[in-house]
Amino acid sequence: MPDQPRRHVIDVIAGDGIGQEVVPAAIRCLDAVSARHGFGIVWRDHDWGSDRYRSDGRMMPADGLDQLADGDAIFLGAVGAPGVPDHVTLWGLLIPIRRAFLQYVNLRPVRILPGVRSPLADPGGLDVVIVRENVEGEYCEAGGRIYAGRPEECAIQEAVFTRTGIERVARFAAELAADRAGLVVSATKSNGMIHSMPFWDEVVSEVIAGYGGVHIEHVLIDALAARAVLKPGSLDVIVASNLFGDILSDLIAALAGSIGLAPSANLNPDRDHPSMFEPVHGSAPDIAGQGIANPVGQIWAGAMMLDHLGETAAAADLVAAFESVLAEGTRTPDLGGSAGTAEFADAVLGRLAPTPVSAYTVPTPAHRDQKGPDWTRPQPPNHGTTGSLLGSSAEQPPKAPHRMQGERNVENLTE
Ligand code: GGG
Repeated sequence: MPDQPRRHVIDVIAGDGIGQEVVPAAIRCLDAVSARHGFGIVWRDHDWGSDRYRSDGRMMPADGLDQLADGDAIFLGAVGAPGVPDHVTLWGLLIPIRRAFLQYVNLRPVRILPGVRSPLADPGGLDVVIVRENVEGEYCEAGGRIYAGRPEECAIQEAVFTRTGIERVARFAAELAADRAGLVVSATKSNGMIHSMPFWDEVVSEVIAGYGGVHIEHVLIDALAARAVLKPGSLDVIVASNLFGDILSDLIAALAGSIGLAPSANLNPDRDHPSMFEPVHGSAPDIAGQGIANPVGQIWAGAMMLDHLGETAAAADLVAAFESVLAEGTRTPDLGGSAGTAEFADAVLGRLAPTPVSAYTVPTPAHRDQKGPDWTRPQPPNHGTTGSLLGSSAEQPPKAPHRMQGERNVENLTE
């Protein structure tokens, strides 16, 4: 029987605002790189988002999760629209997908890309991967509101931290750190949050202790925010709860030049459900419709998706293409340039000309069994494109653990 062409079925949810602009731009780049590397992408488009909510009262159809379940991955743009409450857009689409498909790791690499200027005077060595817990923690539907409309009205918001949930995300961070600088910084707030964060610290420490050569620092989230600004080069892998990881990734992405550059992978590391790839940024209604949104976060998220699907060479090619466009000075307005979204994508396409790659050389594995980079396992030092997608620290000397003045290591706290 002749070999089948490789083919990946991707569910697309462009969503709201600039999602409608950066997703088509990224898809053009992904189609070009797939043609160049001899595999096909079947896009299944879903018009889900706030417009649908306004007409149907739902961000996605009742069977939306079923529609996504048999795809190879999900490619999401942005959610959020003026006039629709933010908790409706998030809890009606993004969070149910993350939870239904046990995408318990949200992986967010940030580094300074060629030709991009940091707002910091000395961003030296900013090359960080945030491993954000993605399905529990502070993002929790347990709670409620009582005495609505009365002076004694009250809202109760619970947070849920499970041993299983903390262990699995800490393991992921440890394995990643073992291939990088060997340092995991864990974001905590165990001085103020009396139950959840001491438990988080305890479980993270237990997990990391099982990894010889990987060091752990527990750093209070406020001190960690300051350290990210003042000494970004002292950070490498950060493991954080859902809320802390969300906030830190916006901060550190801005320090690397623009939140528009930052990608994110919602990973189901066990690979028994599809994973979802999206930029870190939201729908940016202030610039939506102007064609000036930075598509790099979306394109880079697409490269992470290819890497996850085992298309490591194509992923590396795509990262190299947008890096080269940035390096030669084509930039969107968030980076001080004047290029539009489509113009930037055109420049990337110009670097992805077809090469003679046979589409019929590799047998098609079922995607569930396909062994792309397995993020739950340590990767060899120069594995495929992992270095280029997450940062190139594999080629850098390990960073020494660093502590800022006044910053406390929670393990050593005596007060
Ligand atoms: N790129 C998807 C998006 O719109 N993100 C905005 C957002 O508010 N995300 C919240 C989260 O990542 O938890």
